[in-house]
Amino acid sequence: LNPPESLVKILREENNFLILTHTTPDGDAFGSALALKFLLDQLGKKSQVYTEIPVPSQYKFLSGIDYIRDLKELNIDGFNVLILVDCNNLRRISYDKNIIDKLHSFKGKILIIDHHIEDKSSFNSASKELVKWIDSEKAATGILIYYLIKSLEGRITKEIATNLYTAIIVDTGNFQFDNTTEEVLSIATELVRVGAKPSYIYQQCFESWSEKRFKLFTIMLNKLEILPPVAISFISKSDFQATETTESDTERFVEFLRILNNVNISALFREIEPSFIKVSLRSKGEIDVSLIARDFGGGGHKNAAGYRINDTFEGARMRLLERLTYYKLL
Ligand SMILES: [Mn+2]
Repeated sequence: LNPPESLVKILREENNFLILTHTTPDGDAFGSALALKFLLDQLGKKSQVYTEIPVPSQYKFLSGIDYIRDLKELNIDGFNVLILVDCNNLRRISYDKNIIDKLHSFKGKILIIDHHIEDKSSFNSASKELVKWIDSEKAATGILIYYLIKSLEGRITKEIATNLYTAIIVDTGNFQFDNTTEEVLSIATELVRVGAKPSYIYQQCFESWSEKRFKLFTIMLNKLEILPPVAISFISKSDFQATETTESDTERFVEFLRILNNVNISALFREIEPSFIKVSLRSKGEIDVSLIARDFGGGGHKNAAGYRINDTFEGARMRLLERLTYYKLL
């Protein structure tokens, strides 16, 4: 797999790169962004990674995590190129309108490296050149970064391998999801060969929950509603407050709701602000939940998608059930 020529050319010719990713970054977002930064280091280029802060505790072990800067302090001056990894629209980068406005005014070149289904809503950018490399067949953005490193004749160091391996296991559920292909396993094998430690990385990512996070998980389980083949649960703002947790603590929760044998689709509603709800959807096999997410202005993948909605829990729940009925999934 080769990245677009124009993308490779910009990476070779330009010098100062700003690397950004989506809100509530996950292991693929952090791992891909930092692996890309290490590649640019090898090429003798300047680059900086800005994300939401604080970095969730499960990702603090990643190589180069201390290079991450706070997105709230983003200053776009001086960067020639903006690279988006693991998202394909500027509006995914922040909930903060000031930051989005700042990004819309960016006049340099923009590169997109992503594996989500393309967000066709308006891009609204002052950029003079936009190059997209979006391959929604790939399990993780980390896979695309792997091919990019190969194309630019970079070296897969132990640090890069650790970050790309993390990107892959977080987006494949440690090689359990439908996107786990021969290609994924063979790239993972190479990453292990050069130093990624599977058991260590697995434990950091998946077996490192705080008791607060676990308490939030039990609250979610107690609210579970099973309407075969759909499982739904809710986390309210007061649940977050009572357990002193945040949205990033809910990473992977929705995947546990799909564990039931009579469930093919799981949905988790999280109240971020009163009447502002984030919904994550998961499915098994050929059931495509990205269709539903896109109907609500969101996106994602066939088996993992999400959207935001301005509504009450009950309203959001009813609207989801209506869509599931429309697609004959309920
Ligand atoms: Mn991803």
